[in-house]
Amino acid sequence: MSKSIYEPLTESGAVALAVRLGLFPEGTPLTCREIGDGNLNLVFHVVDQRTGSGVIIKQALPYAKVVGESWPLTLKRAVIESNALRTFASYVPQYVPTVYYSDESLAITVMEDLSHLQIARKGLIEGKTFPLLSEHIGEFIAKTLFYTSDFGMNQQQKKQLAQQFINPELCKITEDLVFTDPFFDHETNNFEPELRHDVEALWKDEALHLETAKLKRKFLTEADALIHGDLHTGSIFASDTETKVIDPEFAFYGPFGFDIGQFFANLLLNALSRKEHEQAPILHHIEKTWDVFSTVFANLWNEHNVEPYAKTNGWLQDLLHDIFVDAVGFAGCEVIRRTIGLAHVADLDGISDKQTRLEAKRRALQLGRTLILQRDSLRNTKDIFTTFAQTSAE
Ligand code: SR1
Ligand code: MG
Repeated sequence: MSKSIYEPLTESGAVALAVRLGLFPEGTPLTCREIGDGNLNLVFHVVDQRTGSGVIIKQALPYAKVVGESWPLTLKRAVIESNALRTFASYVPQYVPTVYYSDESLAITVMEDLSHLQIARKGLIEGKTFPLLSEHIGEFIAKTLFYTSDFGMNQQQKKQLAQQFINPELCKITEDLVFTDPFFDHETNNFEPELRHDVEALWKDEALHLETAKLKRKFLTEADALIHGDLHTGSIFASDTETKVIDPEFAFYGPFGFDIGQFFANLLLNALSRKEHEQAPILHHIEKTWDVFSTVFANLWNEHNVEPYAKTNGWLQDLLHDIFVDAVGFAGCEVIRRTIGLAHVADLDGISDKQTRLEAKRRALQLGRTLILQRDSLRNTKDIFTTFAQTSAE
């Protein structure tokens, strides 16, 4: 196929592309809907009307959809995304959609239709629990991190792989929106006027700035493994039996604790939106994620480690401790930014009663701050729950 020139697809263009790629037999009656509800991309769902089977065509726009054309954004993120999905599929094919085709010039990835599943955030807000979510995500994170790290892969090949995932523009979004803007009086911030007093306290909090700066530095400098980079509950499709991780356009070589921290944070945000007696399944997911992650990671470490120092007494325990502490800190940053930064979460914004919503957001800010400041003294997920409960009681 000759090199295409980029232009945003329309629904009919997506159908024409699906036909041109031979994804459906000749003459198949196809329908198409643009279903993208994320911050950045177009997502087309092309369906065979007779069988109901479909494909997803995702296309990056040359700007951030959530803001508009005034925020230009690289199309290269589509290549990062399709390469990350393919790399993850080589370790955990059960947890990512199959990529059928990708085109760098058009910035498209054509992949498996997951419409039999539901975006985890949406389901969790509706009160679903997705019983296997944490087991699957714990395994996904453990295997993708271990096998793409200096412990699970030839250390020279790791550096080659890292080159494919140099992702400066998308990393900058995280550096700004997660680690910087919410902690200063920045124009990207977005919060209810009633929260101004609480937010200004964060902006003036020197101790918080110091600890957040240390976490930001880790994000900027630690190239431990290929991370998803945006592993919130809106980047996960789930059902009672299946889990699929999508949208790794923020993937790059980053710190081990980042994906775990983002996942924890988004579960905590959901827990904050629930009544106390409905929080247990969400907190259980946090506990289970860490249990599965640390068990799977430790097994891989013991059986497949390529690093001669791997058997050194105490190193694995030390590393797991560091990953946990970092994850708690990263979770704190994510909780704060989803509350007062540019991109919010429906878990909190969707609370219809204003006072309940403001109260949940105040708790989120307190929780985020405590996770960042006290991360070194939290030893396990039970300590996170104690912090969560104390925050809620304040
Ligand atoms: C401008 S992009 C805003 C957010 O959406 C993505 O999902 C990332 O979380 C990013 O920070
Ligand atoms: Mg996304």
